[in-house]
Amino acid sequence: GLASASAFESGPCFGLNAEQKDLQELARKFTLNEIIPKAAHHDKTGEYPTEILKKLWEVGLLNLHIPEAHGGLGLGVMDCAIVTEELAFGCSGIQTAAEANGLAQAPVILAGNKAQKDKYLGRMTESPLMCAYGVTEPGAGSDVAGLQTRAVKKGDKWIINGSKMWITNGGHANWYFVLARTDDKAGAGKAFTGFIVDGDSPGLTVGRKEINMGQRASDTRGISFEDVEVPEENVLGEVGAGFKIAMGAFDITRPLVAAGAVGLARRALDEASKFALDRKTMGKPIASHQAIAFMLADMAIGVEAARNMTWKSAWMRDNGMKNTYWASMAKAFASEVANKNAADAVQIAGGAGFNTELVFEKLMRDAKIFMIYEGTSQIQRLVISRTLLDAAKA
Ligand code: CS8
Ligand code: FAD
Repeated sequence: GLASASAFESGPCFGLNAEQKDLQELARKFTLNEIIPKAAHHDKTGEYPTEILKKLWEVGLLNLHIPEAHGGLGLGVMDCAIVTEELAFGCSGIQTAAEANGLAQAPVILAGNKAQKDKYLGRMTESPLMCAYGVTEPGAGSDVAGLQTRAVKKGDKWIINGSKMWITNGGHANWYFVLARTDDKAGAGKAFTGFIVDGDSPGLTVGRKEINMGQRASDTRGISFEDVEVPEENVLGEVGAGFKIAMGAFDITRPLVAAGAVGLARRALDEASKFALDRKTMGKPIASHQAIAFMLADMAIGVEAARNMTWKSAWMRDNGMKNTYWASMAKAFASEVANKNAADAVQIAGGAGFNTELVFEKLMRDAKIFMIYEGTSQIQRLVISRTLLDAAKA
């Protein structure tokens, strides 16, 4: 990645280096020119943003984590956080579709062998393909250890049966990361195995596009597996290591979900500030009423604090530190700031805030999912509290 160890040696630093500034500028321009003009269309129709994703790929803003050895840019989590915040400023539904590629690729980057990386990451750099991360099931979301999809070894193949739910990019994936139970008796840490499953595998059926409250440009589906054959060479890491691989991915991607929430929170502040300068009541712009000005100030405090937590958790990862606790904090905090800022922006805009002509109501609908996907706010608090209590016991 671009964030170097020298940042650590020189002490705390909040500055972006020249490459990061360029990346931010590129993503900001892309958002302004390509995402913002089309966001309302994709929200209203639910049409998948294929053209935008293709353009993102062309300018090099998709699949940012893929290592250079496999044709990618090999950027750090911090670099990705910078890009993700900008994309989410424009539309967090489109940002989620883009970042779901990063989430699916993370287990392959963490645990894949050279042949798997060359094949499944390499092809993503050769053409604008999408992939998906399949862990959640109809009966198990927060409780990953409770998932029921099974894989059984038969000769030199694995046979997968079961179903996944709420899979982002589910209807557009060239391949899926799939977590399945391979041992009925072992504890979570040894009971599951991660597989790469080709999208066109016989027996794999993609469900209908779910109609969600927000982030409607993103594609969410159920996927079912009926005797789906997966070759032995598509097992990721060791048989039985899947739970840890699936969890390990979140150390990379929860900071990025947080970055998306920061982008939405910043957009709410930006739009509410402009509205408050424009709209007049009692003879002056509403921004001149202290009740409104102070709401804006609180929104700005939220953006700044959430971004600092996000960048810290990303930077820790890039500098080789275990960031799970900080990633959970950033994800929980930023997602709640996004919801508060979106609700406050609707309030500042009054009746116009509640109407579909302006962006405010979309921001409020889009914000909610940040508190649910990639681990709910409650699950982040579970991770945080377990860590701090373990430390208190020691
Ligand atoms: O079940 C865990 C959890 O995290 N639940 C939440 C699930 C979740 O976040 N799902 C998100 C799905 S993806 C998604 O929503 C995509 S959104 C769309 C794309 C967005 C792109 C912008 C839990 C509740 C935290 C833990 O479960 P438990 O059953 O209590 O397990 P444990 O006993 O804690 O752990 C079992 C073993 O695993 C090891 N472990 C746990 N956490 C980690 C991490 N890294 C590595 N290893 C881990 N983080 C743990 O040490 C245990 O190992 P042992 O060897 O058994 O001791
Ligand atoms: P449940 O786990 O049933 O939780 C219900 C409620 O109970 C929540 O409020 C939860 O916080 C609370 N709760 C549960 N357990 C506890 C506990 N131990 N302590 C306290 N409270 C608890 N998954 C994927 O694998 N890949 C994807 O690409 C993906 N994309 C998604 C996109 C969207 C739009 C949505 C809606 C979901 C997506 N998910 C994906 C699934 C998502 O990660 C889960 O919905 C989420 O983890 C919560 O699981 P659940 O819906 O089963 O809720």
